[in-house]
Amino acid sequence: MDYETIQVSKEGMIGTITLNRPQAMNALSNKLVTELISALADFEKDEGVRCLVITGSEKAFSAGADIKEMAGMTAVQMTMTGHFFPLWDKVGRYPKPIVGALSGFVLGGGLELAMSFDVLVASETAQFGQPEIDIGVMPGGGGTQRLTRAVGKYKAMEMILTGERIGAEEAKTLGLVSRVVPKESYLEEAKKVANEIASKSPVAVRHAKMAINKAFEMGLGGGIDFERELFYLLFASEDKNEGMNAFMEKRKPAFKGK
Ligand code: DAK
Repeated sequence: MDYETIQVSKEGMIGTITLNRPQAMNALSNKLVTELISALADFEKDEGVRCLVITGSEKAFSAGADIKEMAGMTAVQMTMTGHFFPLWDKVGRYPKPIVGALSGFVLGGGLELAMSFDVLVASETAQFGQPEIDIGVMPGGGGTQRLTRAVGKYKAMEMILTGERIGAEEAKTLGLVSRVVPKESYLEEAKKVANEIASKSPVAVRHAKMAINKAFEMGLGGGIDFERELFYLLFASEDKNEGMNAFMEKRKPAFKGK
């Protein structure tokens, strides 16, 4: 499918989506959001795709929601259109793992979108921030919740109340991203992680992702019960037999997602 604001490609078991509005620092316009939902839906259905990489440009992953589009919106319009919620809902419930390959500006809704992915690989040039306070609003795509869980109350307060940006190394120290690499290799590194994930059992990966995400919704006891049920369930998969037999036969497993 041809898109205007994103590019989509497939290499082996990896589907890549590149945000592509260079004139606007990859700001999330309504068109981009619609196209992103459509590309995500296609990769979700494609059984050949086991892991996604979502990236932007070296200069900007995304500078957040398109302020020029948002400026004229009223509270009633925001509520009645469910502004951006369909994308957030799609990514939040996405069954396949998503690796974010982040460089340059990762701001506002751009950071909130990234924080709903599963693994974050950053270029050393990446800058993270929630600058909504500077335009008279506040984070609306989960930033107050996900950033606080990632970096703790005090740093989240500082970033959200002052709009201050942090660099990639600080983001890694705070636990906001998992890897920081030179700017030449962030996309390649993200694809490497994605390929590693794609080589595992898709059934096990999907359930492990579900269980980790429950850590943000449930108390410890409920989360551990949920994890145990999923663990037992995996004993119904062919991939479990393949993985354990391959270990005992000292060979590499060939997982089928069954
Ligand atoms: N929207 C529209 N255009 C943007 C933009 C944005 N967010 N960011 C940059 N641009 C445009 C600029 O207007 C400029 O366009 P022209 O003037 O050339 O036409 C072009 O990109 C280049 O930007 P600059 O000239 O400003 O470049 P600089 O290097 O000087 O600065 C910057 C780059 C990224 C630091 C700066 O542009 C900036 O501060 N941008 C705004 C960042 C921001 O405030 N982001 C937060 C937006 S609010 C929700 C989900 C999500 C959200 C809300 C709800 N739900 C699920 C309910 C998200 C909200 C937001 O993200």
